Amino acid sequence: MADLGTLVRFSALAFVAFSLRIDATAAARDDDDDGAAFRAGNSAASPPAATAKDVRYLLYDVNPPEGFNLRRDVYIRMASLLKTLRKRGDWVLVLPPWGRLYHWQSPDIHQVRIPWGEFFSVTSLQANVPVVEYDEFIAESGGPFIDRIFVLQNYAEGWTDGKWEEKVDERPCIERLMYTKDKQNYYRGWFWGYDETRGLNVSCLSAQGHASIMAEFLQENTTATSVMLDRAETLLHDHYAGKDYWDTRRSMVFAKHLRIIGDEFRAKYLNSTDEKDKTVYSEDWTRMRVKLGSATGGPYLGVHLRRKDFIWGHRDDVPSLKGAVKKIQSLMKKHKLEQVFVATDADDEELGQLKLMLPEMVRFEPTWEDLELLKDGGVAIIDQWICAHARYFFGTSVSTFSFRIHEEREILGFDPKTTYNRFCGDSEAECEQPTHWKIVY
Ligand SMILES: Nc1nc2c(ncn2[C@@H]2O[C@H](COP(=O)(O)OP(=O)(O)OP(=O)(O)O)[C@@H](O)[C@H]2O)c(=O)[nH]1
Ligand SMILES: *[C@@H]1O[C@H](CO)[C@@H](O)[C@H](O)[C@H]1NC(C)=O
Ligand SMILES: *[C@@H]1O[C@H](CO)[C@@H](O)[C@H](O)[C@H]1NC(C)=O
Ligand SMILES: *[C@@H]1O[C@H](CO)[C@@H](O)[C@H](O)[C@H]1NC(C)=O
Repeated sequence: MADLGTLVRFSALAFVAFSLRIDATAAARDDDDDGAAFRAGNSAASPPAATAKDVRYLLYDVNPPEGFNLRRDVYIRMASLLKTLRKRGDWVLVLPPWGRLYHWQSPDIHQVRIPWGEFFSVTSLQANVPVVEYDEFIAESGGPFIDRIFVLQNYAEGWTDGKWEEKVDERPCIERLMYTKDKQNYYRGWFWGYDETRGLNVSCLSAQGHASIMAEFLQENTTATSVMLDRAETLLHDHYAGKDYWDTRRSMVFAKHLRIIGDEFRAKYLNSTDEKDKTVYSEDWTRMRVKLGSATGGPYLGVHLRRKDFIWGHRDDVPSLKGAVKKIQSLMKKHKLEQVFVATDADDEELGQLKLMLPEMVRFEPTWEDLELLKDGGVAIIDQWICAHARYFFGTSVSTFSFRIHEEREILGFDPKTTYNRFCGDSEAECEQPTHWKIVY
């Protein structure tokens, strides 16, 4: 048996207090107290005591099989749409509760109706666009009813004449509707585990184009106060990697307790602290602007090794475990790093093999109690946070999990050479490396 004693455990229980304080309602009130940016129901221009009668709510949801990190990307598209809508009205974005994600498979822990505040700093999100958690929406709008639901879909006929144009049209539903009418003529469906929520009207919209093409339709063709766009991933980015994209991305600051747990882990097991590694983080993302190359990162190699569905398809661009370990060892030598932190979704069998082949690897392994507190989503964020602080990072081909780490490192100010790297498949001698997307401030 290899020495597994080097594999570290870490208890997050000390931080229970933090997560108990995460309460988006409180966050919104704090915001109000310092008269800052936005609060739902009050546009920047209206006095704080104004009634909220003109507020309109934009809700959205994503195709159920999509993972956490693609959903983060869809949030950016919806924030762009919201900014466009706000040029002509007091719109607020309702954060779709997290839950029932395919990849969140830890048994026996309850993973539905999770508010965004458990994973992200809601006050940070609010400094970009006005957002409310779903519970607040219910409280503010007077009940769990959504006036209008549009299920987005493509055009049945595809692109006409092979020409791409941006357009939106009410059309018959192409797929079977995932909502059913009950005896009272209300629509029931999956509303993030809120069983009492009903939709008053559901119809389908064929849409192709960037997210903001929806603005005119929502302003002119419906007067509903609350409008939900289902299958929101149908819409594209207004401008991928442009200023608006990066503003929203930068506002997606991880929840404080997750960052603290990640930082404690770095300090304890990886000899990594912000001062020493030049990764000092500003709580206020609007002030976080550092030069590329200024961050050095902790003295360890950070690796994201995506497995599960990425290997089931026998993809050519994903290495075998053996191939990955070989690469990791050569990278450690090349960059003179004695430690390696591995983030992975490998199953128990592969993990066992990995531990035998790479006994020195460091992993963040939560106890059951930690997991119950942090959830699969929180553990994944901590993995990303630790990878984001490594001196050198190596990811998996076309994994959105790896892409989000790239962005985090870009925000922290790492030299792109240390970030945009990925494993090649065993049969590839060389492979195309990820694209460097520069922040537009
Ligand atoms: N803790 C942890 N979880 C991981 C890791 N890699 C993948 N996962 C889990 O698997 C899910 C799937 O990976 P994502 O990349 O987020 O999923 P996705 O949006 O479907 O994107 P793809 O990776 O492109 O499939 C993640 O959301 C995590 O729940 C990892 O290194 N650590
Ligand atoms: C939904 O709204 C449309 C447009 O306002 C209307 O024509 C239709 O009758 C409504 N359907 C239901 C079930 O209320
Ligand atoms: C709104 O509806 C009308 C009538 O169906 C349609 O002609 C118009 O194009 C729609 N506007 C938008 C922005 O989709
Ligand atoms: C941690 O890193 C510093 C240099 O940054 C080094 O002097 C020290 O020996 C390291 N500690 C351990 C335990 O490796």
